[in-house]
Amino acid sequence: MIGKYFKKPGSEHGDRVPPGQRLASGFPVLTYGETPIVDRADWQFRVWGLAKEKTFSWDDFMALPQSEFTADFHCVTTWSKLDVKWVGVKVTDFMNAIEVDPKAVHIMEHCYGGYTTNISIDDFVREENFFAHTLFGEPLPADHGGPMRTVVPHLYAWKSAKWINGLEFLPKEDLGFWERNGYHHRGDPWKEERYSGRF
Ligand SMILES: Nc1nc2c(c(=O)[nH]1)N[C@H]1C(S)=C(S)[C@@H](COP(=O)(O)O)O[C@H]1N2
Ligand SMILES: [Mo]
Repeated sequence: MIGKYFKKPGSEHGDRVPPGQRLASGFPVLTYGETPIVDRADWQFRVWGLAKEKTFSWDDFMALPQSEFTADFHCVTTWSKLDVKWVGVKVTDFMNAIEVDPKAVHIMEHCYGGYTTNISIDDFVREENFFAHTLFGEPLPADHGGPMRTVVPHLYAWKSAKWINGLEFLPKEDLGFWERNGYHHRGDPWKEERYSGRF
């Protein structure tokens, strides 16, 4: 059965598929719990903690520089999808719109629906990371995290928070939802940082 939906990476992109991963033929949806339904007009995004508190509306976010991205996507449940096309806002461009206290070293990503995931500032503020609102040329569907999600291609996709609605800047590492439930605190797919080892 599995073979029908997942295939071994061919040699042409074998070096892009981390150990223990297989290519998915479609773009699977992986959600814990219900899918929140949030209209763009109602969407709000807040920054707080060790940063000057600020709330962005949809229009505020659309006024930031918009970029196109092609990124690989690796879910810890062993599927990967290469060359996903997105449009959105680079994290580095977003950071120019907020004021972060230099004492902040870590971030909690918060989402509609209550999901959280933690990430260090070093892992989050990178050229290749972004907030996405468009997937393969269409408004990001709700099941893939629309109206807005983060995408962090260099870590397992549970760090790519769907229905993102806030960033909390922290003075030290804290753990998010999956990280409290047995997953690795960082989640580098190239090192197979899947589980925490605490369980
Ligand atoms: N808010 C929220 N974000 C989430 C999740 C979730 O359950 N809730 N699942 C994570 C996991 S485990 C993965 S693999 C990706 C899946 O994204 P997709 O459903 O668009 O493939 O979203 C991540 N972000
Ligand atoms: Mo995942």
